Amino acid sequence: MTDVLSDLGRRTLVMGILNVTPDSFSDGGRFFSLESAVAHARQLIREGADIIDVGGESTRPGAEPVPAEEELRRVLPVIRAIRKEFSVPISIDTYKAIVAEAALAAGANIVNDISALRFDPQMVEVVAHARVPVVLMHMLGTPQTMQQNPVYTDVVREIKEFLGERIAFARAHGIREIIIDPGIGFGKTVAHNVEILRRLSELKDLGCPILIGTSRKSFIGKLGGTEENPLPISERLEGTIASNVIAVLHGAQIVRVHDVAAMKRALAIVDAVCYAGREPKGGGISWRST
Ligand code: PT1
Repeated sequence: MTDVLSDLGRRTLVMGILNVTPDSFSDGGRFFSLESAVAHARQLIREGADIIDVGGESTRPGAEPVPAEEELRRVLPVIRAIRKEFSVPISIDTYKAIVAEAALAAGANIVNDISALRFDPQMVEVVAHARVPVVLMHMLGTPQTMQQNPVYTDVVREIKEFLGERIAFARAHGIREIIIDPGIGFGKTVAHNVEILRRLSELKDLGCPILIGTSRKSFIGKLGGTEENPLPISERLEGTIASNVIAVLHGAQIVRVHDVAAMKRALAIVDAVCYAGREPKGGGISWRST
């Protein structure tokens, strides 16, 4: 099923964020929400997104969990509508097995699990049975608690150990296509996020493609403004681009962003340098067989 990501390892892939949560719409009406979500998906695709990441529960710091039934009600019509119109790979951003299973049946091709298969014991079998790629992300605690004084001895070493253990768990269950993610903003201070970006290349030892998600996150607002007076979300694009460029230079192969067009314009230059001299075809990722 690697065919859904055939350019992985040949250029940087862009995952476009499609939030299907009430706060991302000006109106609560169902039809309006579906229509505006699909319109947003069309825009992300027009801008060149390689993957559309559909999420029905916010996992930003302090966000409350959403019941599975509500999450399903939000994401399934959107996935069906995108799949009807486009062949673009769709990832489902969920830690719930029942949501992942239904999303895959509705046309999603990748599972993006911020809990790295930990929060729902049934998730590993859903992914293994579907034979789809999975994103394993590091998080300290839960979205409700993760920003309450996160402490590490060595943040990158601890993320690497965690991801190594989760890769082994996934492989033991027969999952072959594994993407790893250090989980920027998930139980990390500004200093932790900066250290992750500075030392991201250490995660390459794990032998899996690296995905990074910095887009519009609070550490960008705090670095560009102050801790007490961060830049508003509308002024975080340059920091988002800069952080993703650093991540790609340090080994990230997929970037998860809201602003696909701007990211693609930056990556044209970054990729011309980073992927120069590599064979134009026949490269790409070989998922490790063990
Ligand atoms: C991510 C990610 C994600 N981020 C993956 N999935 C979010 N694989 C949702 C803030 O500090 O990085 N990787 N799914 C969104 N989460 C956050 C976290 C949003 C922190 C905002 C912040 O502002």
